[in-house]
Amino acid sequence: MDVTFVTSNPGKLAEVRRIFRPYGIQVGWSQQELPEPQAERLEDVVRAKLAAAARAGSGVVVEDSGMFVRALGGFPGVYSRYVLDTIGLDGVLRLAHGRSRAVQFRAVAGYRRGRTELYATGTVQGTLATRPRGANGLGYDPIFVPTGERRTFAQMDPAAKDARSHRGRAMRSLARKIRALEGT
Ligand code: ITT
Repeated sequence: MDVTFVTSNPGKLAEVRRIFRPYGIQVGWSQQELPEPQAERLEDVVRAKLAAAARAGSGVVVEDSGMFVRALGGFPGVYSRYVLDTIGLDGVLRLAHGRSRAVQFRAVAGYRRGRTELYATGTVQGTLATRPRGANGLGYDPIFVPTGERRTFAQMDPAAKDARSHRGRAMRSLARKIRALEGT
């Protein structure tokens, strides 16, 4: 079966294509930046994205994600992309300097066909690295070390990241729900 992933981020697309493949779901790409409301919760952003994505046709997938630094009250959270584009990885490391390094990635994924909507979430706990390491992945991967690992996500091969990541968890859960809804 086919779905269309509406995202402006080619890194996310590559991951979702890989994660959905074992479920027999092919992922087309509608490359667009959906309007995002000023919201404090990823769930609210995803609901708004799904409503806007309806125009892209039936069987659409959207996702919103972010990195939440506990000692910074969850910052950058829903503002992760903006913060990365402005102060960058070094800016985030400077803000976190001298504080507890506990951090979490979260992803909320949504699917819509007609009036039916499905949602799934995924989280992964970790710590902030002291400096960026590695070249794989996207966004904050060079400074995120998942719990139980020494390597950052950017130092892992893609399958190792998918097995542990917030997106892997959210998208595997969503793929199972889509399969259950649409049959095989
Ligand atoms: P959309 O068009 O799908 O919205 P986006 O890049 O704007 O793409 P978000 O609004 O969900 O996506 O912003 C999430 C940001 O959080 C993203 O740009 C990255 O900077 C960061 N992020 C999300 N998932 C990540 C991951 O797996 N590893 C590292 N950083 C990640």
